[in-house]
Amino acid sequence: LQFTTMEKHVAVYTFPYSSHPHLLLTLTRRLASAAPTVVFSFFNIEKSNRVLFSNLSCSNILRYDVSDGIPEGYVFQGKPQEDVNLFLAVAEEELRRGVRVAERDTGLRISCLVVDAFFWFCGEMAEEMNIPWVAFWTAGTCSLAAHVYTDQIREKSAQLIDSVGTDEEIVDLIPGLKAVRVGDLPSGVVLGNLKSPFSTMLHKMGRALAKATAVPINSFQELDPDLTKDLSSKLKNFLNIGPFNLISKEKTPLKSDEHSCISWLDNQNTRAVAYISFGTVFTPPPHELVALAEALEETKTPFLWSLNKDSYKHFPKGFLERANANGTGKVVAWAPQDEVLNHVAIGVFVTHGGWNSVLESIGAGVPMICRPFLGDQHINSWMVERVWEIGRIIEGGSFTKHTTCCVLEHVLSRRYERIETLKDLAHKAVALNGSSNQNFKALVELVTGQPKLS
Ligand code: U2F
Ligand code: KMP
Repeated sequence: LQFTTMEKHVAVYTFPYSSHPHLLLTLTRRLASAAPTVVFSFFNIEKSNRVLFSNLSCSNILRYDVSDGIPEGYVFQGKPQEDVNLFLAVAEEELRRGVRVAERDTGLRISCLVVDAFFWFCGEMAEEMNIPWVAFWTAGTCSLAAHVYTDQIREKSAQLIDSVGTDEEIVDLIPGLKAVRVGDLPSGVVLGNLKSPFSTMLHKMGRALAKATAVPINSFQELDPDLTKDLSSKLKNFLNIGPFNLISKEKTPLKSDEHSCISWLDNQNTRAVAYISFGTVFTPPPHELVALAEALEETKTPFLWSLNKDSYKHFPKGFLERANANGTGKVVAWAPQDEVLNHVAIGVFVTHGGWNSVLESIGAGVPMICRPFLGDQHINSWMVERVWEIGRIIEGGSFTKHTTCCVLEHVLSRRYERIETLKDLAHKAVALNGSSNQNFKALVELVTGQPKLS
């Protein structure tokens, strides 16, 4: 690559865990293809970059590995967010160091920071460098609003939790979110360890984002029109540019269909199968896996279940063998989820409510049963049940055989009309003249435009 012919140099920095690297790289690929004379230096930990770049070649994207902060010979103690905390401790210095290396390699000064919104410190960096700070939020508008409103929410809920508990609803505080339970806010906003590095990061982010040049988000504005309107008045260039899963051109391929899920689904009845997955970070505890397995057998619901191999040992005795023998169920270590959800055989998605899973379910028009665990999953699930009315949260917050049987039968026997409407709006948003497409063009201008004058 001849850098002398290149005009700009953008640094991209991803939070290196769960689905974040995949999303930041997808964004980078979209930008890189829209701006072929701009070089993009992509910063991520080595372990994640190795997977991402294994089958990617794009001439104006450069891969840079940063340290994961794990000291040599370190032994993990199993503390919560241990890996995340180690990384956060070095995140800023690693980017500063990386920027110097990338500038030297290319001979081009960085002209813009496009970074995971988590990295609030990039606001200060961009200010020092006198360049735009583009803070990309990989999750939904609802969770972003919870972080932007954290100070007000804490103030309002202080009295509430003392008197009523976590089921109490916060009402009429966030325009566009009429009510939300305190217990459904992302951990670190009101409940959980407010002093942890992760909570602190989210709090600082919520306060800093108003200074960002732009806050793009992987969503579509028609999904949350009121929240979008409100955040647009608080943030500069709050731009819905998703759902990424519906934009096929620059999609980074995840793993393939090595377990033949699609051909298995071809032999199932229409809208009959439950697809089950809890994302890339967390697995339900053994007794919940058992309850869910028993409910599937009791209700005779055909199922496709994506679950890591280590958990198979917790299944009820003979569960896998019975499912295999009568062809009613399939358990795999990885499924091509987006493709699976778009198969006519799928009738319901049993999910943790991770943002990408919610978007993929909407894009495919599949109603959800949510069992949220951490982060934004509770508020996403609240939106699914209470605001969008496209599914249910598991009663009592975790799987028991009885409640799981009830909710499976309920969701599979009902038509969720609103999901068809939302599916349609999602597809329109990414069409040629759709809102997300227009917003993306505006983003390209901001990222590749002239450096701002002080
Ligand atoms: C974190 O989310 P997760 O990575 O745990 O979950 P999702 O946002 O739902 O993303 C999972 C992705 O992995 C894919 C699936 C999604 O795109 O299609 N996948 C698959 O293809 N095959 C499988 O067998 C299993 C998964 C975090 F935990 C969430 O709370 C946040 O909302 C999210 C975004 O910031 O990041
Ligand atoms: C590990 C992770 C994530 C996490 C917590 C972990 C992650 C993520 C979030 C998140 C938190 C609050 C939000 C939205 C997302 O939490 O990837 O509002 O996105 O322990 O990997």
